Amino acid sequence: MRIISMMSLLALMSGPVAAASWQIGDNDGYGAGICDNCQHSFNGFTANYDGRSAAEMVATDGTQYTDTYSTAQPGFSPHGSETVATFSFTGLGNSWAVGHLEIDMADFQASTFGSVITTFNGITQNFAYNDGFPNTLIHFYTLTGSVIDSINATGELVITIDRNNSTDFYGFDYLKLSDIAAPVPEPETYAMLLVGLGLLGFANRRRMQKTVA
Ligand SMILES: [Ca+2]
Ligand SMILES: [Ca+2]
Ligand SMILES: [Ca+2]
Repeated sequence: MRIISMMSLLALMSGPVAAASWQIGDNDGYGAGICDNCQHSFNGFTANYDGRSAAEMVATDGTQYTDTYSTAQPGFSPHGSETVATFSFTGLGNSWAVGHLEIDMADFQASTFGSVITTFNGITQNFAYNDGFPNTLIHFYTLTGSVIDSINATGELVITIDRNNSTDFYGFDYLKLSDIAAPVPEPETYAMLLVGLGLLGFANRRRMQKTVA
């Protein structure tokens, strides 16, 4: 029984690790090394912050909207009069059954400064976050059936975030899409699980040796 349960645990672990993922932007703390689920250092005096690399500045998949503050806000963002940030995941194929998205975002204050309008492939999402100043937070999404259907129909996931006249200062570090329903374990977590399994096997062998003796 113990061997069977260990094998099923291994099978569970092999699923997420084999999953494919796509990322827009890099997880570098808004180009400023700000930790995840933490506090940022931007304020009204740095509302035109631009922490993008040269490659990020010329990107066209939406990376150009990451690592700035405030995103698509005329007078502050490097995108002129643009008020909609568009992030495009492409080449996704048409065999999706489930999907998971994570977005690292900073400083959403919808109830104070107005709410953005966000769509996934044209399907409206609830983005009325009140994470507060000066907080960064990674938000997680399990994609709905209609969003999955739209990915299979187009091979893409296009996310639009329309400022909708909001005066909120906010930013994005990165967006990560996976073809699974739950987050992929971090490499460190996976390594610890393997170490744990190894210790379990060792303990079992010791127990069996004792039983024989
Ligand atoms: Ca960057
Ligand atoms: Ca804000
Ligand atoms: Ca980044």
